[in-house]
Amino acid sequence: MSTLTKTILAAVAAIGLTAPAAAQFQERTIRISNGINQDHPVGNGVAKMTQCATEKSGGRMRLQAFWGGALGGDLQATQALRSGTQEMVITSSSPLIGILADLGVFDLPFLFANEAEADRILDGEFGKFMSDKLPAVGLVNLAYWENGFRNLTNSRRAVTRLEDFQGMRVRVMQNNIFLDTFRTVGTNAVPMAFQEVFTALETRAIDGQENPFVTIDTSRMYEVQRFLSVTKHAYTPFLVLYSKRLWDMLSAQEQATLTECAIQGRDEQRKVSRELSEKSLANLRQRGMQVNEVAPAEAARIRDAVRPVYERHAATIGAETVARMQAELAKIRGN
Ligand code: KDG
Repeated sequence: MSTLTKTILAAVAAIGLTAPAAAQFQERTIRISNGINQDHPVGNGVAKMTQCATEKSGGRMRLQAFWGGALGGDLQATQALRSGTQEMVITSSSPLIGILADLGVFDLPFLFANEAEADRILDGEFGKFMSDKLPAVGLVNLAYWENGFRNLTNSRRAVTRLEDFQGMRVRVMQNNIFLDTFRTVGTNAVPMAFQEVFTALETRAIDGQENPFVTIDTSRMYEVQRFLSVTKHAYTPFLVLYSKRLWDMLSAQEQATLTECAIQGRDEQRKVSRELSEKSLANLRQRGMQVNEVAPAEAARIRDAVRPVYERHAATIGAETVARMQAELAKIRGN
């Protein structure tokens, strides 16, 4: 067989091998939005997911990211997915409880003790149990990423004990459980979309807000907040959501690729989030914030004060969902 014939046969074989794979991927631009700035660890996750999708699709699947709420806040962007006018959003679970009340389970105060617990719950049976509820409301969850443990900042005083919350105007996410929790400790809690928070702090329309260190840092809240109290009062997950209406138009190969790449993005985003958390705390101190821990005895008093929030919201969240969460946590803790 001549060299030319061998070359032609090799080329035909190569095309044959890649053709089915190429046929599985259409040229697509997938718009993905988030409410924080790109220098937040979510940016690292999106970069990893984008690299993965580009490689696996031979460049046919392109992710176009929009930051800082450019396509609307968490709830507004999520509604765009449900109507099929946007492909993806990375959003906190908290603003979505009007769409799926069960998500409120993640807002219960002091639910998780550490990131390891959160990862096991979110990446295990319970996370799947919750994700399986989303297609019925027009959404597909590809993975759980990390917003993180939330801490209080404010411009008035250090919060070292329960009484220090009294009368403080604190912004919370648009979520009844956060509203109840912060009213229960004595604040004048103000629900507000994330994109409005910085200006509200700057104009002193509110005294404080609560978010993880990396969000406080990358959103430059040290410019308008003096006190940071390490309350770790809740852990918020991010959902990496795809429009169900648009998801159903994808090939099985495209769906599998996006799911795999969202998981690669998850591992990168959590890694960077946890590496950056301590660096952000150090930066907040360097930027002049007065940081205080809450003594264990005082932390216990705050936890006791908000314990009734569980009973008040269990029925709205769903008795089965709350019971499953508590059973999973008991299993992890060896209780
Ligand atoms: O899109 C994600 C952001 O909106 C996220 O920071 C939500 O933690 C959040 C908040 O406080 O609104």
